[in-house]
Amino acid sequence: MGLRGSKQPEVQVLLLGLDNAGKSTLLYKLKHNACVSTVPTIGFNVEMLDAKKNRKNIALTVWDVGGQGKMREHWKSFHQDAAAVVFVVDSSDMDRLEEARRELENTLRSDQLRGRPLILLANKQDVNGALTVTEIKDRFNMKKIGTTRDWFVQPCSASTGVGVEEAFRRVVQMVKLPSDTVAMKDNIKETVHYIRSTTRH
Ligand SMILES: Nc1nc2c(ncn2[C@@H]2O[C@H](COP(=O)(O)OP(=O)(O)OP(=O)(O)O)[C@@H](O)[C@H]2O)c(=O)[nH]1
Ligand SMILES: [Mg+2]
Repeated sequence: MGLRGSKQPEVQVLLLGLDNAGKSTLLYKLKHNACVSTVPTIGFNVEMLDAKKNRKNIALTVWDVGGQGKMREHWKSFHQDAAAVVFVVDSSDMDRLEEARRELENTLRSDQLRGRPLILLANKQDVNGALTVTEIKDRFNMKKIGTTRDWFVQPCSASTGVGVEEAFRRVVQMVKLPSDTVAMKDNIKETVHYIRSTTRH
């Protein structure tokens, strides 16, 4: 049962990325459709967003965790229940792309995040000279990451809102509902049962 006490399926989404990437700006753009002025996040922000998946209403609980150096050691405390990772990158900050790539790589090593979809947001596309999606894909070596999970790179600007709805829709599309996981397990059980019963003779 979700936090709201309803039977509405609820999934947890983890919003990560370096400090200044634009995570909180994105969260509030999604929640209030407003460009809220932010301060660096110490700890985390959390918001619930409503969405529709397979014609069902679902609730997305989005955890926006501070990205400053000393905050990053807490990221792993949020891994366990995350159904998807949204990693926000400041596409205009060339000097910190390698640092961002390393943090993403570390995050994806987590067993608790194995197989979880990754949505990489190439944020700050409104800034002149920001790297394009193709360049970001290249720098982050997405082909390698893509062998173990579903992934997608979405260009956006959390400030202007361009690409933000698309990013959200992509997350909803890629995330697996808890009921899908149960259904998958049931399917596997049924398949095993079927194979056993048909190979017994
Ligand atoms: N030009 C531009 N600026 C942005 C964009 N998104 C965020 N910013 C700015 O970048 C700065 C940092 O944004 P935040 O949303 O606070 O960054 P954060 O990722 O939450 O940072 P931490 O909380 O420290 O981890 C703010 O000044 C935002 O206004 C964007 O798409 N374009
Ligand atoms: Mg923040």
